[in-house]
Amino acid sequence: MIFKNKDINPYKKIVILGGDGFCGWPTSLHLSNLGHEVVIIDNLSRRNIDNELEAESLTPIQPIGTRLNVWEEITGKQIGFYNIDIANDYDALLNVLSNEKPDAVIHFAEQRSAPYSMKSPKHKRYTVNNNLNATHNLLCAIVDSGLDIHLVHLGTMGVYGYGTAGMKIPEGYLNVKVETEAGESMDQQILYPTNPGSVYHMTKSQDQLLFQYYNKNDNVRITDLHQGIVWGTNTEETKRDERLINRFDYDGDYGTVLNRFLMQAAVGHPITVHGTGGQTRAFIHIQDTVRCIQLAIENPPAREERVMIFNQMTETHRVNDLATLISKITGGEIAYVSNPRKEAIENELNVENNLFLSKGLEPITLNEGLLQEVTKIAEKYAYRADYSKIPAKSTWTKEQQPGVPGLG
Ligand code: NAD
Ligand code: USQ
Repeated sequence: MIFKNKDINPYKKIVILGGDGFCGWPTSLHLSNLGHEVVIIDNLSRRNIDNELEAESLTPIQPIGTRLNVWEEITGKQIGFYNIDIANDYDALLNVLSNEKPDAVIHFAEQRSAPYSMKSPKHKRYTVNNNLNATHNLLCAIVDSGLDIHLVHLGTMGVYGYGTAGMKIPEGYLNVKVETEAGESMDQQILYPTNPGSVYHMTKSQDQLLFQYYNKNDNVRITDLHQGIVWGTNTEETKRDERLINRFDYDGDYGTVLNRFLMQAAVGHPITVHGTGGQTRAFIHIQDTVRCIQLAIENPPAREERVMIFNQMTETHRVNDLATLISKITGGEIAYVSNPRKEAIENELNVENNLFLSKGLEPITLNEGLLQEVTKIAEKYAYRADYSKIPAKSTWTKEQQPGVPGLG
């Protein structure tokens, strides 16, 4: 298809950093399916971390080459792939941007596990080096390329610190009143103050400053998506062939709470609630993740606009309520274990998410998808589970004990 006027071409060239990962792979397929030209950059570090931890996705994910060949086989659409470490190979990243000339770059390529980031000094330093250099190299390369690229970044709700101070957490910016030297009251809008709960979440807080600076200095167009905990496995596209299946992490480092609980119930392992389970968190289904990213790509900020921040979540739940719900559905037993993390025993969480709803997002709620997820994925692949990988052993401080039963 040839469009004479670039402005009326609805299809974009999109480079997806971290496109082999849990969120990146279904996003790559979704955008390719819509007709966009997709190119993935990934250094496969997540697969190497699986080797390091001797843990595997519950679902049998295929090598990236097979994934891409199968997608082309069943749709006729090609997705490009470059194996580049964007934190350490700036020239290669710049070359891809300069040659591919994307309209947008989606940035998933960071070490995303909080427990992994707290395992040891080596893991803390790796997470900081990888995440901050990845984000900074990307911003620098966008400016260096001279191209007007829209950067969409996957940030986290965790930058807010899960506190509400009696209000709904706004989308990224907070209205404050400051008193001037003359004693007058002045309205200002500032980045919502960060309060990270792990070294990983701290890197996401730092990312925000990098975005603010490059947006101010170089007018880089940026959308930062503050995403909640993603649950579920497959999307419309990954369901199209067994070999396109998405990853399902359940181990103590990478498994996120709801998917862990679903898997634990399916294999007959007690549901591991940390502490009392009074922690409230924000959630979103993987199918809504890919839809939100599509909406972000379709609604770029203007060149002079400040960083656009969306809260990418659809509902909030208390950890103990999730465990109780899954226990009711499956008959699974709940085990209250000592919390390996340093976090508030309980918290309230109210979050604004009007921006995505106003752009047409129709959220999938927990109740609809939950049972299907348990039966179709967790039970189907239960035979692949390694029970020894389930306990969360990474502690936030040296004094803490890893999740010991009965110490809630
Ligand atoms: P993931 O680990 O499955 O995927 C990240 C991908 O990036 C991996 O394929 C990895 O190999 C790649 N990568 C990492 N560092 C790289 C580097 N230096 N160079 C090139 N590739 C690199 O993680 P995910 O769950 O898909 O998360 C993606 C993003 O979304 C992360 O930035 C994370 O902070 C954010 N996020 C995830 C969740 C969630 O629940 N999974 C929730 C909120 C936000
Ligand atoms: N938890 C349990 N039992 C478990 C596992 C976790 O009670 O077996 C608790 C944790 O203590 C924590 C909560 O569940 O209070 C959430 O833990 P999680 O591992 O599901 O989520 P988190 O560490 O915050 O990280 C995940 C992703 C991260 C993303 C973040 C979004 O790994 O990439 O940024 O969710 S958010 O939480 O909104 O910041």
